[in-house]
Amino acid sequence: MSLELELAHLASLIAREAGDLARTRRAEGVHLAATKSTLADIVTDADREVEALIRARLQAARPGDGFLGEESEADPGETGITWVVDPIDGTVNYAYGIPSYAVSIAAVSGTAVPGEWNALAAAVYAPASGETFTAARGHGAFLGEQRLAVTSETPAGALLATGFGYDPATHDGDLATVRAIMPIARDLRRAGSAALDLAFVAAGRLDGYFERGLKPWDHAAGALLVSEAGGRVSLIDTASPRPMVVAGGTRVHDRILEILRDET
Ligand code: LIP
Repeated sequence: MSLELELAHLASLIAREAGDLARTRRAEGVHLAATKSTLADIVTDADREVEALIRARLQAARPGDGFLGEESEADPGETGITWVVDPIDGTVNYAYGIPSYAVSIAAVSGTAVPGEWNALAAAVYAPASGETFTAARGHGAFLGEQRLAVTSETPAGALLATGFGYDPATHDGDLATVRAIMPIARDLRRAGSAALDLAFVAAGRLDGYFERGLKPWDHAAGALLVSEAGGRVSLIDTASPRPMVVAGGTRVHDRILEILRDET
């Protein structure tokens, strides 16, 4: 079995165990642990507990790998492989009881920086639906055993998804971007989890996705799902504090980039 397939299998096993823990904690009641960049940017006790479980399982299975997670200290490791982890992507949904959240685990090699890393494997597990999306570089993207493919034609317009950051001061600018892009859309979804939005692009449930201000762990796994499903993913405005992720089948991806270039 190739390294990429081994890493994807490990990520899938751990994501499912971690996601089942998150679902159990949700049923027991979720407790706010802290706020981060703004009052709206929350972390729950479950976020921290789930990330600790993921980190322990990865350390046991692959001692020496690096770790870059949303809720704990980064570790560069010494194997050249880093795990990029969002324990509960869609934290606000999770805290409100909206069943649109996921465990997102990616393995990358090289510099653990978006746009510089080489994504090797990914797993995105949605505990509420029981769906596990996986990808191993060069081996395709899958939902369970079903091979995934992005859409290519959007005759009625593109079904797009986006998201908004935790700082209300950024909402006006993001809405201006939505306004610029909507002429190519049939409709817009805002599900609240970047990992699931990207997984749905890979699965053909969305034609495209764009969002500013994501953290590396929000998109690391989902981006590999999209590229292994035949789609394209770009990270632009990387010099800005809020880089933009754009994903989709080639035609939708390229059209969104054109609109964004004209917007600036
Ligand atoms: C979330 C993303 C979502 C975005 C939110 C937040 P978190 O990640 O998945 O797409 O709109 O602002 O960044 O904070 O739940 O891990």
